[in-house]
Amino acid sequence: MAKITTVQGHIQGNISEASGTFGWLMSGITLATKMIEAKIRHAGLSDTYGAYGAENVQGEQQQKLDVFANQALIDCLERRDSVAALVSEEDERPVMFDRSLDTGKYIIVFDPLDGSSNIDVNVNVGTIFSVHKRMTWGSLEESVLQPGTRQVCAGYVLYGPSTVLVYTTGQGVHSFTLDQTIGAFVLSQEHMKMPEKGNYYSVNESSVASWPPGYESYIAGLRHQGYSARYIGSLVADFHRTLLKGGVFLYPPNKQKAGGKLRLLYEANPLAMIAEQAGGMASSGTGRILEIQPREIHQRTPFMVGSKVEMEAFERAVGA
Ligand code: AFP
Repeated sequence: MAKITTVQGHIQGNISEASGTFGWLMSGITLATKMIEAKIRHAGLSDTYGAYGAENVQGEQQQKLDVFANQALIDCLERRDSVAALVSEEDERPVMFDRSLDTGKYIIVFDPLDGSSNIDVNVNVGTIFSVHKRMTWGSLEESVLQPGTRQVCAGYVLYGPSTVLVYTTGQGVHSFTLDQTIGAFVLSQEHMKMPEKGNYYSVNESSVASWPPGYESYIAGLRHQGYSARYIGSLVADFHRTLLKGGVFLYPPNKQKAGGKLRLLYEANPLAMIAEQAGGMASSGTGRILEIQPREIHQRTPFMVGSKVEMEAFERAVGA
């Protein structure tokens, strides 16, 4: 019988945590994402498509699946003793637990269902997560606002033709595929590397007229070199393609969204850590994403991520 490696077993060997604490914490994330994936697979058969009828803290229409995904993650993680706080895109404030520094060591930040406005048209969506260690000084609120350089784990689950989990703990990037027959994420690729250069650029060009100087000519330059465009509008899916095929994804600032659209803590930071671990780069247009000191949990940032060659050219183009 072929031996398999599950994500919990793998991650435990990749983090400096002596006990099985981190594997147990990870099992909360994998259980929730398996519940989300099961719900998505049946979305057309049950009454799960469409708007929930409320707005989230970002002023965006919540989809029924957003609400389900958020609750699944909270339910599966709140019982893990090692969790000190949970921060979600869908909730205005962090959920904090009254646990000692010795027990409640981790803060988990997540976007439960990224790209959910795509769900009704059966396009890929994802869950993004980031884990920080609670600081031994300061308040729990301060621990929640750590820069991306201090992430101890970052990952995402892409609900596509197959369901894939990608994570890093700073020891390379590893990918797992959900084996439906046994209900486990099984190792499919270790030490993934983003190609140094790709053939695609990925950006919503509808706001080109209000991009800052340098962006438009950068994209025109890529087109001139023969690059092709790809834009799904689900960050996890656009990022996953960039990780595998190389190239560049951009969400620049524009007139309507002067500070960018994507969220620093639970979108840009985890994907930036994965990109860097795979040999790529991530920038806000003025500096390295991972070095931004967050001021609030739902802070937005411009976000450019991709292969080394395209990102170095980007930094030259915008003077970053
Ligand atoms: P939703 O979760 O509301 O669908 O937002 C998804 C998202 O934040 C990200 O996944 C996409 O990259 C981005 O929006 C697409 O935004 P535009 O429609 O403005 O291009």
